[in-house]
Amino acid sequence: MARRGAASNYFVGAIQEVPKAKDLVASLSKGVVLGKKGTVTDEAFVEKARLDNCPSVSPHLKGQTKLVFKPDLTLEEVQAKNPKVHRGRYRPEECRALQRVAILIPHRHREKHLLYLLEHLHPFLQRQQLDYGIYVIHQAGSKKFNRAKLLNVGYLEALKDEIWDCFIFHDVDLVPENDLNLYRCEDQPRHLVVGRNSTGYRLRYSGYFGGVTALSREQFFKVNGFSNNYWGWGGEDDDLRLRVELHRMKITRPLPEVGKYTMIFHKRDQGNEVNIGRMNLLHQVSRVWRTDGLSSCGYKLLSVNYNPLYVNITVDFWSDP
Ligand code: UDH
Ligand code: MN
Repeated sequence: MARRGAASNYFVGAIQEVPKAKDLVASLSKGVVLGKKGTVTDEAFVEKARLDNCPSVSPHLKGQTKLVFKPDLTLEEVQAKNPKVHRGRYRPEECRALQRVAILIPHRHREKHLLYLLEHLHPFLQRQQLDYGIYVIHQAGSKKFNRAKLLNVGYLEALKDEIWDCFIFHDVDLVPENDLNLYRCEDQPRHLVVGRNSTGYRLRYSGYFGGVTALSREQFFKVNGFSNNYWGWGGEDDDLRLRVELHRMKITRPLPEVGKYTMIFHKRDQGNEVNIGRMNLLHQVSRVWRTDGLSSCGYKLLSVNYNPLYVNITVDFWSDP
């Protein structure tokens, strides 16, 4: 089944302007649907409406954590440690989360990295008291990998489940080290990876906007999402930065001691060779952003599976160079 474009009704107003009543109606109607599957009951949703807002800084944050990657970790172990996560989703029980946040992870042949990321991200997001959902967007087949297009698909498909306020575009191999690196959106797009172990925790270059970024539903919609034309490695993150700058938005970052990540070691993947045409594409951004992006993101949706710890969306792209 081929899909194109995005429904426009999700994009009205800024995050705070979405009326509470509308939220509640949306949650209640979702509750009925989800309740049928025995995951979240109607009462839980009614109860949620009575809760106070969560504080802007959660009392559960631990700061810098020590990450351990156990070689024999299994998905069952991670599931057992996260009994409150259903169909990739979680909401705090004690308060009403300030934002609904979708984590979008582009993926192909990185199962072990995904397992480690899920292991660390679920407790991390729960300590931040977020209402969140994790989506893994899997590119089927062996054509050139297209990270940016997968993330566009993630955005469009995730909005069919929930009117997410905020989107975190997240590499599968980057694990956040510090709980104070808040996975939420602000009034400007945010780049959350200041440094990673492999670069001595320094920014790769001034203007770097890759790895993990946070854009609100409106910010991402305004720039027409990512370009769909970056096949193979590199350039798509710089393209997004240019789109953001063209719209007079200014990228913000956490402090260096907060924006720290461990990148699980890997080599370059087959099917993701360096895109030598990326510089040419970068010269065209101001001319093509309107017509190349969310508005033109065609894909073949092969499946959507609601696993306990994440929603898996599998897609195929019919053209690449
Ligand atoms: N990704 C996959 N599968 C692939 C390719 C990419 O899942 O086959 C996703 C994954 O989420 C990954 C992201 O796309 O984190 C970015 O790709 P990457 O991790 O390969 O990019 P990075 O810049 O590495 O980290 C570049 C190649 C490393 C070469 C090391 C030699 N010095
Ligand atoms: Mn990587």
